[in-house]
Amino acid sequence: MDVLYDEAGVPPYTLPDPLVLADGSPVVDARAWRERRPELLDLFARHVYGRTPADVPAMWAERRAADPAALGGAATRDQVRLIIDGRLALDILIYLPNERPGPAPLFLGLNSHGNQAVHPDPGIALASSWMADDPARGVVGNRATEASRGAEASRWQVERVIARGYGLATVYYGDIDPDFDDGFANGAHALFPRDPALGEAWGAIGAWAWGLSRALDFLVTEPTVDAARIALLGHSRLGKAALWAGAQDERFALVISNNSGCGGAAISRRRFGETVAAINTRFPHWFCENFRRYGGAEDALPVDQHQLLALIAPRPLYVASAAEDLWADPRGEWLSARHAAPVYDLLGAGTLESADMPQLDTPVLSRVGYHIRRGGHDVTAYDWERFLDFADRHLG
Ligand code: GTR
Repeated sequence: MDVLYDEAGVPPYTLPDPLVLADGSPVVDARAWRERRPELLDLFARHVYGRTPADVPAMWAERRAADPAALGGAATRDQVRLIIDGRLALDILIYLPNERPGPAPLFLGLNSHGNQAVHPDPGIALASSWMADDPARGVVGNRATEASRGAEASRWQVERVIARGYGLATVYYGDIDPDFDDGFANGAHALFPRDPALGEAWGAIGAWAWGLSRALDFLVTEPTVDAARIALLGHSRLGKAALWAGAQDERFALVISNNSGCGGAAISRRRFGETVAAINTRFPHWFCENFRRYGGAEDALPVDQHQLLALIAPRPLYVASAAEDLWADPRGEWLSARHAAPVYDLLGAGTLESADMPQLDTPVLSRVGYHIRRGGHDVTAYDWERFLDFADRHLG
């Protein structure tokens, strides 16, 4: 299949309006937006991600001994295993800055290679659930090995986050749902009954988003964490999950998408880089089955991804792109933020202070924020500095 990487080839399209109710009436104020929100959530559930189960099964937490002198004394490391329905175990790794005036604001994000990959700290328990083989990152026989410690450290910048006064919490996404196609049966899916005829059964992204909310259920009970200042972030497929979690769960105070691309921040109708058809072919387990109908038929989608971003409003939203990451369609990610902004305007929450796509390495840190940095598909120190600046500005 030819991949579109030329702006001139983007077909003309009309975006669905976030500010029109299903009955055709305009959304004129915050009260009407409260009616529009569930309509949009329902459309994304039916046509894109599948429906998130409403019930939360019984859940309890088991704590390992904390290390109050982690990272050379700068942080306290906590490790908590959330056991859900007696069957699903989510290991949360938490670092909190020791120097802090009160409960810490915190970034929460899923990681893709296990908690032990985010930092070489030997006290981090190795991930125990299934992982795709990646010998270069120390994953062999579908298990994380000692060699995987710190394999993703550059993407987490733990010391930098701590030095800026924030905590960091992370969970291995495979604890929630293993990332392979098994017909929506394993991981969190196994906790809930499934109607096999239903095209709107939730996919893996839906499960990862659900898991983020379960981690949040725990974090808001921690007296050392400021429950009103929990920022959610995610990279790539986990950026898609972060956006869907942030859209549904308004307890997340701030949401960051990093290179989330197709099914994340990028406008599907542009068909630039990764398309709906391409993503459903390679990852048939990520979205609901109904989403497959829209491969090559993006104009028939009742939603587009700017409306997902709009569901974060009025909370601060930051979209980060990388110039060489054309597969994720940087311009489409920008346009999504641009077309979500009218909802922020309506709510009087502050807006996107740039009419045009910003230049390379020129971040816009308004309530809807955006940057495109040089380089490829990754999370870098540059990205983290911007996320921290953005959080400083909007979480106070
Ligand atoms: C790619 C996929 C993208 C993105 C990426 C990642 O293969 O096409 O949608 O999710 O993986 O998660 O790194």
